[in-house]
Amino acid sequence: MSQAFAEIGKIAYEGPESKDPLAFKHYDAEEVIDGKKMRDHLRFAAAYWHTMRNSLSDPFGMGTAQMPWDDGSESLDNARRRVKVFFEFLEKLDLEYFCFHDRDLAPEGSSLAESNKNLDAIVKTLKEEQMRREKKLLWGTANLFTHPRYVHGAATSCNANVFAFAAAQVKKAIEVTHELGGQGYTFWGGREGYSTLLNTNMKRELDHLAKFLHMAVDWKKQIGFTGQFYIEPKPKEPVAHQYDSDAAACLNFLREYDLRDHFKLNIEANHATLAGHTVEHDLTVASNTGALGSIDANRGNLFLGWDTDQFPTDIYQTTQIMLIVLSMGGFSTGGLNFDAKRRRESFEPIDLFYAHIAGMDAFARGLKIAHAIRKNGRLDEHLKQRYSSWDSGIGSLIESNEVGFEELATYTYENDEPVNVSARQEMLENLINEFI
Ligand code: XLS
Ligand code: CA
Ligand code: CA
Repeated sequence: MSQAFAEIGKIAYEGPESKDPLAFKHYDAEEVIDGKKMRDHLRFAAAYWHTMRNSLSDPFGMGTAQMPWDDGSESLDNARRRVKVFFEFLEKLDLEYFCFHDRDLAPEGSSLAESNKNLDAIVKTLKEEQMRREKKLLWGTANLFTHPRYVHGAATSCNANVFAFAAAQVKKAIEVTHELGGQGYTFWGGREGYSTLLNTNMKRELDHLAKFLHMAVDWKKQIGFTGQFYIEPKPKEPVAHQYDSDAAACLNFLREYDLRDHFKLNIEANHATLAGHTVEHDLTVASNTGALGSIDANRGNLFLGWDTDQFPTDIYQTTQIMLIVLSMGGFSTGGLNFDAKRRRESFEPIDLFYAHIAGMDAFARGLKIAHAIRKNGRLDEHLKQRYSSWDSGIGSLIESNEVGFEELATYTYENDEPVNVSARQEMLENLINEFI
């Protein structure tokens, strides 16, 4: 097959002075930062669903994306062609990882058996391409939200037969992920939530969701899949209230149902902002409990209240994300998955390159800036100082459980009104700007 992006060569690092939009200005995969190559810090992945399957339609208009390699059919030949184009794309951008949903890869058949057969056929091609191009699967997942059978949810459906179908589908998706050497598997609760409580038994649905995840853990063990399981929080869209609404809600659910040891979180930036948080907030909540596994790298839009999945090009945000990733000691199984799509107006194939280059360069800068901030140490020092009253005296007695209300009342009678110190927010914001 001739190349789909014949006029585009391998994207090279040319440095900040380059004016070539098809070159990296900041992402130099081999550059070592803090003892580790940039590629290993960032572990970039492309999302099959956006790169190969997103036509860029919106609720008001049809798709605009030009995909000359795609004949629009649901044939296996077309699906195979897409796989080859995808790996040409990964190769040219030096993207080491990818993520997919089962149904992105292969057409759904008229029965589960036929769907699985289709999937096996495409996975065969995918595996060949993966080996040939030396690419890795960051995580796989199952699409449990597009087909009408999932109208009431999958693991949380009111219909037990739908639960069974979803289980069978996820069983296969985990097997395929395992076969492709996947480093993880993600559960995003596509329609696991509700539109109205009038028709919803929330307790029963959550019990079922937990049961489903326990079954997945059992199956994972049975087939010897050692990849990391992730839950991906999102508060709304498609349904009005999704159960996995944010990092804190997910962790609470995992603890309540004795699942915490088996799952980490895959935090998506745009989902955190939809939940009314900054992405740093959700990353910190996850990281505080050792549950920050992977990141879906994108961003939302201040003027639109939905999941716009834009490419992450805001250096301030990539810096804040990388500060958290570096402070947790980097990714282990996870990485930065561009769960992002071009705007509907950016419809030419070359825009796929511009978009990913923009995201990769923005994260490369975020990484360098975050490293410089940490090396400089003033931000850390400020944080340490701010809590220094806890390092000795009454603070350390409280932290080590040596005093209670009685002792604290006596202490306060004997001492003057507490003296506070300014939080210095603006000074710190300016400190960050020094490095940008
Ligand atoms: C949708 C989600 C989805 C998951 C994978 O909003 O981001 O794409 O990442 O199912
Ligand atoms: Ca996502
Ligand atoms: Ca999203």
